[in-house]
Amino acid sequence: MKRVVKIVGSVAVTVAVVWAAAARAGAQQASVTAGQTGPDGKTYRVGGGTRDGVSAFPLVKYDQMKPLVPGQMDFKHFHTYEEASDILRMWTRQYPDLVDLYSVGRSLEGREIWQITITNKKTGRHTDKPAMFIEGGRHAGEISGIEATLYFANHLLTNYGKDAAVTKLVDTKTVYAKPHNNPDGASVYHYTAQGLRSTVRPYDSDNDGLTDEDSGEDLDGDGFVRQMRKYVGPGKGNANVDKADPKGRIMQNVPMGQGEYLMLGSEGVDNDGDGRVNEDGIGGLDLHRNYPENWRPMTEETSRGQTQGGAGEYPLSEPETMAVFSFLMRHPHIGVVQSLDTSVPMILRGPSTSKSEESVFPEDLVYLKKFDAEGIKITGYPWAGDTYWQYSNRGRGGAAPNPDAPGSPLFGHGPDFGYLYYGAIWYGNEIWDGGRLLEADANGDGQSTDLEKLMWLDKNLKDTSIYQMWTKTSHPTLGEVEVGGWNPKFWSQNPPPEMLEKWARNEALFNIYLAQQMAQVKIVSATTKPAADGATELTVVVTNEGGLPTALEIAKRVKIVQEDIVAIDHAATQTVSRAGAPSVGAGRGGAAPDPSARRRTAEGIGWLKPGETKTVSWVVRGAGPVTVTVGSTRGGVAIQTVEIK
Ligand SMILES: [Ca+2]
Ligand SMILES: [Ca+2]
Ligand SMILES: [Ca+2]
Ligand SMILES: [Ca+2]
Ligand SMILES: [Zn+2]
Repeated sequence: MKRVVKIVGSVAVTVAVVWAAAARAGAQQASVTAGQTGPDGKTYRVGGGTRDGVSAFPLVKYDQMKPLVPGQMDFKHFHTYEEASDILRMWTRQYPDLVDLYSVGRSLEGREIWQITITNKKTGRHTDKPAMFIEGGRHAGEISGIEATLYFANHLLTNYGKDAAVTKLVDTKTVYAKPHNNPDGASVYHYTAQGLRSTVRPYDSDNDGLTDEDSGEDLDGDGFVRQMRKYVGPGKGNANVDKADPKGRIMQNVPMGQGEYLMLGSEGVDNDGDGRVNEDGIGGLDLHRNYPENWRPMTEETSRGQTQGGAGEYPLSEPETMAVFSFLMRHPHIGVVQSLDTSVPMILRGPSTSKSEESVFPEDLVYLKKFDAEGIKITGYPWAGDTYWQYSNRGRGGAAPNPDAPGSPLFGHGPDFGYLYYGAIWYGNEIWDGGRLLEADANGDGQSTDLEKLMWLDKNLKDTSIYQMWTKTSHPTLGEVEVGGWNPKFWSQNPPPEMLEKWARNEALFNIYLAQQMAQVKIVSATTKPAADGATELTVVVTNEGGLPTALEIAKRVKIVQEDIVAIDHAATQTVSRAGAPSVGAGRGGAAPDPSARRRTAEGIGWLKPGETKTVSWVVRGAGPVTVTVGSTRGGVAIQTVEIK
């Protein structure tokens, strides 16, 4: 099928450009300058390597993406994929004992999906410690999550050896951090005026047989797709200028025929002539509906079943989701996950198709509710809880919505995979307040009007890109129009750079708290005393010094964890037995044992709750050192050597 391909510049002309072969050649090049800038250096090509043609959009160089000093870390700007990748590489050079960098997959356009492991390599392997996974940028436009992930990693690395709690965390635990879950989508957002939620996989969002045929246009070239109005004269429109704002920015909606202006919605052109503007932009699949737990298709045959928009052809159909899934399944020691979005703001988790009480084990819900409450305290977000009920009823009825209010299901949602399938603590927090700006609430009614916000911003922030004054521009079919209004990227969906650091830091501090809660097994003591016949009795006491059990109830149910074990590794010349049990080890006939060979005797001990201790005793015969190990799927490994006389 032939696709509609266009470039729309500041003069609003539509030009068809197809780079079929060039797209494939460019697909392997990750750099925006080398791979995705058009031949004239002024366009950004979307979808290279994945389509019969590519779309091109004017390349935008946002001030919000500029570092204060190139090469230096700051959180007063947003990081492109290229800059973030450079920072990850820099960390491996700066902190070689703490950081490993690797790719966990390739995006649709061929970008490496970079991830780092943070742990002190000198205190043990990353797989032998309790682990947390954190990522940002899954929803392309929700780029604040990228920043909160970078902030979190940067905080751990720069405070290691200075802050005792951070040092302990990096010594005893492992963090897997992936700033860019969806580098293709984020790059479109970072380098063009387009907004999107998905990757660049073409998708027919309005079901008219054409894919991605009507994206927004930045008609005046300010870098953003804002709002359009047209002056039509008194008594002909549906809006008037609100006189309360002396600068004339705010529009008041009135019944048609009572206004001077016509409000025309989103800035752009009806590219396919279907009467709607900007109705089918780049992509449309939702990586956050593509998980295998409780997945539902986008269409079904009965019209009486359940469907989920954006779900993809099948669970894990998207390489970006598969990269998360396959890494996690091969790293079952990950017990805590944070996968970041914008903008509610909310400490958000599963379940997404039922109330918490219906599908979270009561024992597990105690921990989730504790973390919810701590999250509110640390971040100041107004809401915490599950997606199905608390998210969909937030803001209704104040702090305590009507308990009989219905919930709203989301299928194939990450947190449900995280808890119900993967058996972990899984949050998908929402950063940033979406421009609600409660600090601007001048009359104390609990919300800020546009006027209150603009007055506050005029006084406190001089960033004129947050609200664009109505600006005349020409429209190919509507003639002269005006564009203006709120900034869709660095206000509505993400904070402006001036406000970014506070949000990134608060979110990171909650995630550090979560990492500190992970189960952590420990040998409290390993003591010996003489037993009968010259043998030695070895008594090992173990505990869990974390804030979570070594297995959630759900983790036991789905068998993602094995029982915790206490093991003793000893020489083949030594025998080890439990009281009343036959001895194992040497002396059972056959060839004389090799004195250098080691043997393991292991004992399952169930699982350890926080602070719980368990004791295992053995009778050991034969002198020499033995190694005691306590090992847990999600609580890590602790080892101690004991000398048997
Ligand atoms: Ca379409
Ligand atoms: Ca689309
Ligand atoms: Ca614009
Ligand atoms: Ca259209
Ligand atoms: Zn999101």
